[in-house]
Amino acid sequence: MNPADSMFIRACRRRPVEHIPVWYMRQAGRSLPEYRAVREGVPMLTACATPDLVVEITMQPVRRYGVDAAIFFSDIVVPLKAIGVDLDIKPGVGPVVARPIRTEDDVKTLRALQPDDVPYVTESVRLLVKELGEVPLIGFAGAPFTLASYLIEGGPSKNHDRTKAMMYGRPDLWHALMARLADITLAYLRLQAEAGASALQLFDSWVGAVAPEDYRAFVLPHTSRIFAGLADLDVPRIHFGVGTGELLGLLAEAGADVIGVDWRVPLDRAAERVGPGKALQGNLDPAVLLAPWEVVESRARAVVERGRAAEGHVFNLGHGVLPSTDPDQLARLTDLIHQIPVR
Ligand code: 1CP
Repeated sequence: MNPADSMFIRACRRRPVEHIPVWYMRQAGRSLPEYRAVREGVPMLTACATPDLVVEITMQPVRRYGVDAAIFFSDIVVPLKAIGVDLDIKPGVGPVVARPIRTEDDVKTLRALQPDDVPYVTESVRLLVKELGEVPLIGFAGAPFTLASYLIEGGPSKNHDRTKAMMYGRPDLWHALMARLADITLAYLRLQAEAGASALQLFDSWVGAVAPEDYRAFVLPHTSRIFAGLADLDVPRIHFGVGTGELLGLLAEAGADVIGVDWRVPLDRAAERVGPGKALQGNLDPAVLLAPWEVVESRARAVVERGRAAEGHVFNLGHGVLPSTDPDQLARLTDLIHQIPVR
């Protein structure tokens, strides 16, 4: 079987499936002992630039859980590092930028991304596609708003104050920055698909921080351009953010094929908000996995029931796997989802 005929790709395309496909955001890493073992002493960005390690870490959850898709092991800041942004990923913190982007001159330092900047990404994707066989590989990138937040704030942020200060106070500069980030993201997603990735996910993890009218004015033009720029590739496009309940209709407008939903909005309501012509992905609260199995089972069944309102459903968590998750819970959950009749 070809990955294009897999249950995951079929569900993304709103075609009939024999079982509900499942994968987990952040399935590779953090919670897996075999991940911690291979990462011992290897900095995150070094791991991302080492194809053998990328392949091994991407494969680990596929082997352990039998999930329906692999997510490329990397990070959203990899393309920024590749064009020369001085940044690092600090353990226990996340991406930290040495000189935050706050002026016109700073924005001009963000140059276009060429495939030659990330040869290890192309090579890792090619190796993985061979290794995965019929299991589809999901390539990904960070969306302009989420990348802008790390660049402007200089690191992880709770309220994205400086980011919004630029958005409201310097709309010209904001749009110049967002346009450059959209170019980088588009180029980065395209090269992953061209190397063989079967689907692409755009992570706008922190965009739930903005109000709908601001999403429309300051974010939508840029995300729309990314999805339009991918339309000629024969790969489903997934769009995900956290806390996007009020934004779901606008995310759908941006043009993806699949809308990722966090745990705050029941999938049947999300289906109404995104409207026809979209599949949904989600949305078990990752924290449910920390409860006893009986709770996980009943909550997961409830997600599947509500997901029947969608034209296509890819089971996932509402955000990434939490580091303290017991891998056995994810193994059992994967089996459960595969056993539930499709109807
Ligand atoms: O399954 C996987 O783990 C795949 C690999 C993956 C992905 C998809 C990593 C590895 N990062 C990401 C994407 C990513 N990175 C997102 C979007 C997804 C999400 O919302 O979770 C975001 C927002 C980041 C930024 C980032 N990188 C953070 C969050 C910081 C914050 O603002 O709260 C962190 C902690 C990182 C570092 C990172 N990325 C990945 C790993 C395994 C790690 C830990 C670093 C280490 O082990 O040294």
